[in-house]
Amino acid sequence: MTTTRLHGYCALCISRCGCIGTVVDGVLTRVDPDPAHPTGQALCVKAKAAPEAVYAPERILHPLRRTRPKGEADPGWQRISWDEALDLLADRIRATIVRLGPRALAFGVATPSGTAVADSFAWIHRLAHACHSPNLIFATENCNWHKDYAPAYTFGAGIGMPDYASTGCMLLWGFNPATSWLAQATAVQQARKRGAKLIVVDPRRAGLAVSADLWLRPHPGSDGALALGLAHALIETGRYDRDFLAQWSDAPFLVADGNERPLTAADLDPDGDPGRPVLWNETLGTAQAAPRRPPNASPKERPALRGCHTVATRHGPVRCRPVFERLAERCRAWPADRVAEVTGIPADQIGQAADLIAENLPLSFFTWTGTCQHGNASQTGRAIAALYGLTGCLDAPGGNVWFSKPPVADVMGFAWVTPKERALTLGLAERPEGPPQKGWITSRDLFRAVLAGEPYPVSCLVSFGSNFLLSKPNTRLSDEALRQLDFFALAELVETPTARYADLLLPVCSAWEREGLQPGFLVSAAAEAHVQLRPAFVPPQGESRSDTWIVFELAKRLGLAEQFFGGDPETALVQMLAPSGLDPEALRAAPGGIALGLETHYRKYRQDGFATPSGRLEFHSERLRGAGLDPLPDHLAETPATDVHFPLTLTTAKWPQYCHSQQRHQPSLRRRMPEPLVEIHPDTAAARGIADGDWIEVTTRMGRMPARARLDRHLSPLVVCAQYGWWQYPDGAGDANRLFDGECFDPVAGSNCLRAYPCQVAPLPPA
Ligand SMILES: Nc1nc2c(c(=O)[nH]1)N[C@H]1C(S)=C(S)[C@@H](COP(=O)(O)OP(=O)(O)OC[C@H]3O[C@@H](n4cnc5c(=O)[nH]c(N)nc54)[C@H](O)[C@@H]3O)O[C@H]1N2
Ligand SMILES: Nc1nc2c(c(=O)[nH]1)N[C@H]1C(S)=C(S)[C@@H](COP(=O)(O)OP(=O)(O)OC[C@H]3O[C@@H](n4cnc5c(=O)[nH]c(N)nc54)[C@H](O)[C@@H]3O)O[C@H]1N2
Ligand code: SF4
Ligand SMILES: [Mo]
Repeated sequence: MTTTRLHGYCALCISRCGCIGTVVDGVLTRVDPDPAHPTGQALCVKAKAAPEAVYAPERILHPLRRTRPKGEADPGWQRISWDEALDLLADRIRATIVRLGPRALAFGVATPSGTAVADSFAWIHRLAHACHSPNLIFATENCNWHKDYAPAYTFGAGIGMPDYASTGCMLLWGFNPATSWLAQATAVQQARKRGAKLIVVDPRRAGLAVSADLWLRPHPGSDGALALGLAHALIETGRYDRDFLAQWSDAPFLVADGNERPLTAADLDPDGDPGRPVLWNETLGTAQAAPRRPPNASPKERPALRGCHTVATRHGPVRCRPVFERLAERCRAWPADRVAEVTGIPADQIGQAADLIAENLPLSFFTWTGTCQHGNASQTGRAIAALYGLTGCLDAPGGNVWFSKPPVADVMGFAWVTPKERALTLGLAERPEGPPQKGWITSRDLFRAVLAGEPYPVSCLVSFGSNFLLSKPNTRLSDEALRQLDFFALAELVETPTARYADLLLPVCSAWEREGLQPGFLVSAAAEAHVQLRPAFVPPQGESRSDTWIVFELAKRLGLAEQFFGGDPETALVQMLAPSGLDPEALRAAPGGIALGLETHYRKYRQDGFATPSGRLEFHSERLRGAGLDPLPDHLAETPATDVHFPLTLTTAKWPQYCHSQQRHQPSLRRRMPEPLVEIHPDTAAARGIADGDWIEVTTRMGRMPARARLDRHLSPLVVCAQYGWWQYPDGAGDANRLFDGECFDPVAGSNCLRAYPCQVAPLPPA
C-alpha cells in the first residue's frame, strides 16, 4: 500500500482553505486542514467530502452529444471522442460568427467564489475576447460586483479586506463567513479573542451573529436606511475624521444648489482649470480652487465642510454647499426613529452601534450578498461606503486595507474586443456604470436576446459550468431561452437541469484532479502574499479534462493558437507568473506554496491618491451624476412591496453543506441537509397552522415552491428565508428562483431582488 500526502488547497469556494490530501494507491481517501497554511486552520464539510465528489457515480466522464430534441426528458446522449466534440464546437462557433457576427456568440462561466472555476476564469475570458464576443454571462451582479467593483465610485477600488490583526471593531453586513468564507470566520474569531468588537447586520441570527457584541436585525432590503442612520448618528455628534475628510475626500468641494453641479476653478476665473474643484476657505471666508494635490497647503486654510456659502462666480453669485453638508442633509432624513420604523431595528440599538463604532476604532467591515441581491443594491453599497468613509479608516492599520498582492500578468485579453464591438455588450446602453462595462451580462438580457432577438439575436452559448436554471431568477425565461438556443455547449461535472438543454456536454474534472494557481489568499497581509500551485491529488476521472485544457484545445481549433501561447498551457502559466519572479517549476517544488516577501503599505492614497476622478474618496460621484444617476447615497424602498396577498418578505441565504445548486448528490453532505428548508417565525407558522418540520409552500406572484418549515424565533415574524438550488425534486421543492421575477433589478448594476420579495406561506395542500 502506498500512501502519499499532498499539500494543496480546497478550491470549492472563495475561502481557498489550505489542506493536505491523502492518496492511497492512487485513490484520494481524505482531505485534512493544513495548519501551516495561511488559510489552513479549518476545513468545512464540503472539503472533507472531496473523495465523494471525485468518485461520484453522477460524474460525466465522456464528451456527450445530444441526439433527441430539447425538452424531451431524455437528451439521447451519444458518447463521442474529444476530437469530435472540439471539432463540432469550433465549427459551431465559427458558423455563428460568420452568420451573425461575434456578438451572437455568448460565453458563460460559473461563479469563481462558489466553484473551482477560478482555476480557469482568466483563460475563459481570454477565449471569449479572442473570439471578439462582447457578451459573457456570470453571477457578478448578484455576487461580487458590489464589493469588488461598485465601491470604486467611492473608494476608487473594491472594499479591500478587514485588517483583522489590528482592527478595533468589525462590522459584518449581510455576510455570514461561518457559512461562506471559513478563513474569514477564523480571522474574526481570532480578532475577538484579542478584544475586537463585532457588529453583525443580518435579518437572521446566523453564524457569528449569535456571539456578536451587537446583532442588528434589519428588515430585508432596508440596509441603506440603516447605513444613513448610522452615518447621521456619527455626523451629528461630530464623531468623524475631520482631517481625513478635509484633505483626502471630496467633503469640502462646493456643489451648486439647484443643479447639483460641482463648482470648478473655471467658474472663478476664465483661466481656471475646469477639472479643479472649489472649496470654501473658512479662514479667509472666500472660495478658492482646491489644492492640486492634497493635503491642503496650510492648516490655516481650513476648508469648510458645513454650511451654505455664496460664491462670486464669473457668472454671478451662486449658492453652494460642500459635499459633506449635502451628505449630512441626506443622512439627516434618517433619524433613529425613522430608521427604526423602516428597518425594524430598535432606535436605541442604532445609537449603540454608532457608539461601538466610534469608541472602538479602527473600524473594518465586510459586506456581501445580503446587501447586494437587491433592487436598491447600488445605493445601499454607496451608503455603507459613505458611512465607512467617515471613519477615515480606509487603508489604515486595522481598517479595510488593500494588501499587497503577488503581481501576475493580466491575461484576460479585454482589449481584443474593439470599442465598437464592446458597445454591443447586452445591457450596456441601459446600465453603462454596471457590470456590462466589463462585458458581463445578466441572464435577463441574454435570454431576451435569445428569445426575442432584442436588441439583436444571440444564438450560441458556450458555458464553463453555471446552472442557470437554478441560480438565476425567472426560471421560466431561462427554460425557454436554453431550449431556444441554436447551439449550447456546456462544460460540467454532472448532468444538471441546465445540462439537459445542452447540445454538447464536455466532461470537466474536479479541482482535486487538476493543477490550479492561487496568487494570494486574501484574508490577511500574509495570506495575500502567499502563492500556491495546487497539484492534482489524483488524475482526471474517465476522459474528463480541466476547463483550461478545453479552452486551449478549442483555441487551437479556432486558429487562435498565437493568442494562446502556441496552445501550450505551460508556456501560458510561465507568462502569467513572470511579473512575480516565480515560475511553475519553483512552485511545484514548494507544493505548500511560496510566501513572497511583500510589504503592505498603509494609507497608499497619501502617495498615489485614490483611484477616483478627483483622486480623493468621493461621497459625490460625478460619474454617476453624468450618467443621470443620483450622485449621493440614498435609501429607496424596493419594489414590489408586500400586499394583502403576499404580506411576508422572502429572502434567501446559503448553507455550509452546499454551494448554490451543487453537491446534493454527495451522500455525506445530503445526510446533513437532506431536504430543502424554509425558515419562518413560530408565530407566523402558528397563525397558518404550520408546525416545525411540516412541508409547506412559499408562493409569490411568480409561482410556488414546497419546502420543509424550520421554525426560528429569532427571525422577524414578517420575514421568510428560503433555500435555492435544489433540483432533486420533481415539483421544484427548494428552487426559490422560480419565485423571483428577474424584472425587479438595480438600475445601476442590474442586481436582482432575491432578498426582499413579497411572499406568502401556507401548509402544503394534501396531494
Ligand atoms: N457554503 C457556501 N459557501 C459559499 C457559497 C455557497 O453557496 N455555499 N457561495 C460563495 C459565493 S458565490 C458567495 S457570493 C458567498 C456569499 O457569502 P454570503 O454573502 O455570506 O452568503 P449568504 O449566506 O447568501 O448571505 C449572507 C447573509 O445575508 C443575510 N441576508 C439576507 N437578506 C439580507 C438583507 O436584506 N440584508 C442583510 N443585511 N442581510 C441579509 C442572510 O441571512 C445571510 O446570513 O459565499 C461563497 N461561499
Ligand atoms: N435565490 C438566490 N439565487 C442565487 C443566490 C442567492 O443567494 N439566492 N446566489 C447567487 C450567487 S451569489 C451566485 S455566485 C450564483 C451562482 O450561480 P452558478 O455559478 O450558476 O452556481 P451553481 O448553481 O452552483 O452552478 C455551478 C455549476 O458549475 C459546475 N462546476 C463546479 N465547478 C466547476 C469547474 O471547475 N468547472 C466547470 N466547468 N464547472 C464547474 C457545478 O457542477 C455546477 O453545476 O447564484 C446566485 N443565485
Ligand atoms: S470554506 Fe469549505 S468549501 Fe470553502 S474553501 Fe474552505 S473548505 Fe473549501
Ligand atoms: Mo456568489
